[in-house]
Amino acid sequence: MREWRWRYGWSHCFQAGVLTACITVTGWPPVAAQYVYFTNQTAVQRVDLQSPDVIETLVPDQVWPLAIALDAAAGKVYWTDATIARILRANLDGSDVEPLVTTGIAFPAGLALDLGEGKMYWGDRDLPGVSRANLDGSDPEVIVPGVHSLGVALDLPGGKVYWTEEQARIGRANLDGSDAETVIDDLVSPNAIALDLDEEMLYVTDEGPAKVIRAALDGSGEEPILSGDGINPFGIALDLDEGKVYWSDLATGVSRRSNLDGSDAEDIFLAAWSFGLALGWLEAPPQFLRGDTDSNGRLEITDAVVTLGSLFLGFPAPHCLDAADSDDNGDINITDAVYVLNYLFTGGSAPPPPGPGACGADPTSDALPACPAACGKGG
Ligand SMILES: [Ca+2]
Ligand SMILES: [Ca+2]
Ligand SMILES: [Ca+2]
Repeated sequence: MREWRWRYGWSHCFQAGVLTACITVTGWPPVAAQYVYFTNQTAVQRVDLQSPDVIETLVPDQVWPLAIALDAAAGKVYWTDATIARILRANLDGSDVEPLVTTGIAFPAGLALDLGEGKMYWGDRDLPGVSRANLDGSDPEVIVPGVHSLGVALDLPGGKVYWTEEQARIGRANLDGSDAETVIDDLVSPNAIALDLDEEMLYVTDEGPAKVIRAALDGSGEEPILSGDGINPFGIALDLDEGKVYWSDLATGVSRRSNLDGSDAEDIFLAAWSFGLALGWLEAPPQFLRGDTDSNGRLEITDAVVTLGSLFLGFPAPHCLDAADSDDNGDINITDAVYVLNYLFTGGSAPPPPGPGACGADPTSDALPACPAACGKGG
């Protein structure tokens, strides 16, 4: 018997003499949901780019949430509240809100995280300076005093913090604040800043003339990538894997994205006052049909046969064991085949959720290995 792994499933081939028979089971890998997290009027919200019409409020009842940053690995969203002068964080679903920095801060308008060193950096317009603290808010320190800073961004490999200033400038310094310098000084009202460290470029929204500019990290080669009447770009985020820049537009309330050079701009979602933007990817749990052991999208007698074959005849294990676990008890055994046969032929109960009729995730944790998504797509 030979078995080939291919991108979306397995081919199981049985060889007897000159005859070869193959069974191909298909399933799609889990899709990572891509979210834009953003601050909007009085809430922290997110939108799944696969369904951008649905805006999910994660943290309501804020005053003026402004900048936002993600620690996806730890499952945390951080944001600043400019009016009540705080930096806070919560779980990515909005639960467990924690105020982190509540003193020595006046109008925090930018936020960036150094997860490796466990630090957060923020800009403060009204208590001028660029500051940092530990991620829990402890040990705050002003590293660049006196600058009316708004957005901040980090070049960790280069050991630099960048900030935008009310006075039309982009500044940078070492992470401890030393060697502060101005890299751009001809903007009008720059707000958010994001860095493309692959190409060593910075991207900035400039509210005054309503444009998005980019330049090399040293400020050279500045060029507008987006400008025009009737727009007011504010928040910014980069998706370097896809070569996209996202920005929020306070004039239209529509957050948009384009290629990094500004071409192919398109609307993404409507949220009237989306100030800060951050991008996050979350692995969607794999989906399957309970009982569909061969992952062909239908519950049939062959599913019981495949289970029995794998248990007693040396057939390969089903590639999605959660699907084969028809009774969802966390084990694969003969009762799973019997369960399917009873359901099909003797009026027995339907396999438990997600059931045999709708693709879904396993609602009960178990020791079965993670299942490649297996909803019969392509099968
Ligand atoms: Ca099937
Ligand atoms: Ca079972
Ligand atoms: Ca289970």
